[in-house]
Amino acid sequence: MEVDHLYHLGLTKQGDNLEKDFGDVRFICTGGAAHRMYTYALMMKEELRIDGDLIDLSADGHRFSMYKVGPVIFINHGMGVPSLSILLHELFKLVAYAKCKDVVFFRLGTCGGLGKAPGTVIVSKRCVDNQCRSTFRIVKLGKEINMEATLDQELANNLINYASANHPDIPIEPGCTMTTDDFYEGQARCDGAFCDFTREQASIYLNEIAAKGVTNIEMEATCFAAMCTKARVKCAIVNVILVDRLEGDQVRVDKETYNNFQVRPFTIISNYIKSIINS
Ligand code: R2B
Ligand code: URA
Repeated sequence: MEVDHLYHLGLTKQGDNLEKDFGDVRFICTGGAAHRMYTYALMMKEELRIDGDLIDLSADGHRFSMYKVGPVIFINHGMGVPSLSILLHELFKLVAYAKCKDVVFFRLGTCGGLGKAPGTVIVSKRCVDNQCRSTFRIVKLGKEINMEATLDQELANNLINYASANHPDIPIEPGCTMTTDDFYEGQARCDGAFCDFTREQASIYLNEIAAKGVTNIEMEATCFAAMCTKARVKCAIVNVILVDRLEGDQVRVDKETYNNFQVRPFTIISNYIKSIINS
């Protein structure tokens, strides 16, 4: 398109010099919360020893917050598939318009674990939807479409091997991540405003999906994997567990523990990125 408004990013193809401003981007790191992405960007700035203030490059869109640190972008995707899918459409167009080469996408997120200690980092090797299918289902023109939701096995293995060798203090495992459309009943929680099943039914369900190999539950992985696969860009999903769902529903981590946990996906990804940049 000659004229294209990347509406939610607050950028335009013809009004902004996308090639000049974004042409050197090689890595896009995304995760739910804007403040977390800002914190990651600040830490990356220190790690890469880059001067200057961080500016929210999508402030004009009033939806997402985007920061650029050298060749790395940090941008929040909000919660759930609809918000993430809007963001990915516009980011894929942005990197195409900016003529970026071989950009790798990362999701750095939080999740509930199944029989795993809070603080454990899961690198997804597979992802499934809320009915344990390895696809991302989306309705287009009134018809349900299945999109392949695969993940780059080599990239996932590299991240795990790199982290195990360089960050032995961070518990890290490969996993199969389930994506749901809701945090409460959709993730078998009984602590929402209402609940149409019993605690026993929820517990049976969670144990059943754990027995099928699901290691963690969050709200974006299948969409992220499927859209990156369709766009033919490499991607990886690295989530830290906040609560063991076989033990309970509530996320009870205190602020200090949360801050410590949320840095873990960043530590792994940022060091991996640095190793690639410096190689
Ligand atoms: C993890 O955390 C959020 C819900 O609290 C959601 O975005 C997700 O996938
Ligand atoms: N995010 C989720 O989607 N689920 C959890 O249990 C924790 C974080």
